[in-house]
Amino acid sequence: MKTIFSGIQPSGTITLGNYIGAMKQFVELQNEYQCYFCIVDQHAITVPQDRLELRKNIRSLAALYIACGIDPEKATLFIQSEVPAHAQAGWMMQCISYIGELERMTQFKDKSAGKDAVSAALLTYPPLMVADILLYSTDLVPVGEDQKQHIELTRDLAERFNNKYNDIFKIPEIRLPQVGARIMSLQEPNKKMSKSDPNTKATITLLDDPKQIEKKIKSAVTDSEGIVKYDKENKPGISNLLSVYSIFTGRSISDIEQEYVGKGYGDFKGDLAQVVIRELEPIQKKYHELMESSELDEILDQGAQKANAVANKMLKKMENAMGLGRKRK
Ligand code: ATP
Ligand code: LTN
Repeated sequence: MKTIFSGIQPSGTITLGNYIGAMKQFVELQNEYQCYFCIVDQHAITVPQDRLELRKNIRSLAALYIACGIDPEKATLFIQSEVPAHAQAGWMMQCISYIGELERMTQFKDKSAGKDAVSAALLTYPPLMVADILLYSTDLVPVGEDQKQHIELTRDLAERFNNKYNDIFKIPEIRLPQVGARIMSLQEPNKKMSKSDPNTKATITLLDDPKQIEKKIKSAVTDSEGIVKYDKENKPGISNLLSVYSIFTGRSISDIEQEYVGKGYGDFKGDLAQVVIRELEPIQKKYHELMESSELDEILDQGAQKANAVANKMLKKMENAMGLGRKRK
């Protein structure tokens, strides 16, 4: 069985972008692959976080993974900081990374733009992600489009390590969703939807209630033409909404366009809100049940145990290859 690894940051409540770009893929893939899904809390602290809020988000993300359909019997769900090998292997990966290649990462450029004080870890974030992936001899990494450059770096560093030290790493491949690899902000449809966007009108989170969902979709930025038509270049706002509609109903974009010929954005947005509410309703119900049970801690304990066993084996191989510590059997 081939192996999958992916991670989501507990930097806020996950959005429709994370759900469509990442979570929905995870749920489909868990039946065919050995899966490791990680709550990457050490990645989240590369930007400032409130400690109580972070703790809340970690637990909430764990519950959302399961509420969205991740089955802990099939997949290993765990918290990054509970598997110390990630940080240890991340350090080794930093040692074989070049500052120049890290400075070229678009996520670093985006997140550091206009800030006076940027943490060193924002720059060295990708080698930690590389370690996350390589520790599990991962074949496939399901992510949204924004992570493409990081996966390319993972492949480069794996090859660099294999050539320089010892051939221990598998070279992983990226897996993008066929549709919805990049869901856009509702307020700035040329920018990706991000869970840490301070403008709450720009995102729909998985825990928004029906009223909030209606309000946010109604106020989503579109254009003045008033024609429901997919045209990503000239009509990015309505095209983004059409994508969400199509993904959640399984209907083709042209079929939906047909239905709204002669109708305005108001009708379309009202119906889309209902589609989104219907999709999220069962997830939210399951989420609230889980948050009140002790099941979640048991799942995370077991996940950490399984992940530690696998990651520590690879960590030993890495230390031996680089000559760290003492020789042990
Ligand atoms: P942050 O705003 O804190 O950077 P984020 O919303 O970008 O968070 P991540 O935790 O960095 O989310 O990403 C989790 C997964 O969701 C990744 O696989 C990422 O590619 C995917 N993803 C994030 N945003 C989108 C989006 N707008 N459309 C599709 N996929 C997305
Ligand atoms: N960098 C990713 C989150 C992430 C990840 C990973 C994704 C951390 N480690 C390993 C896939 C595999 C992000 O910002 N979306």
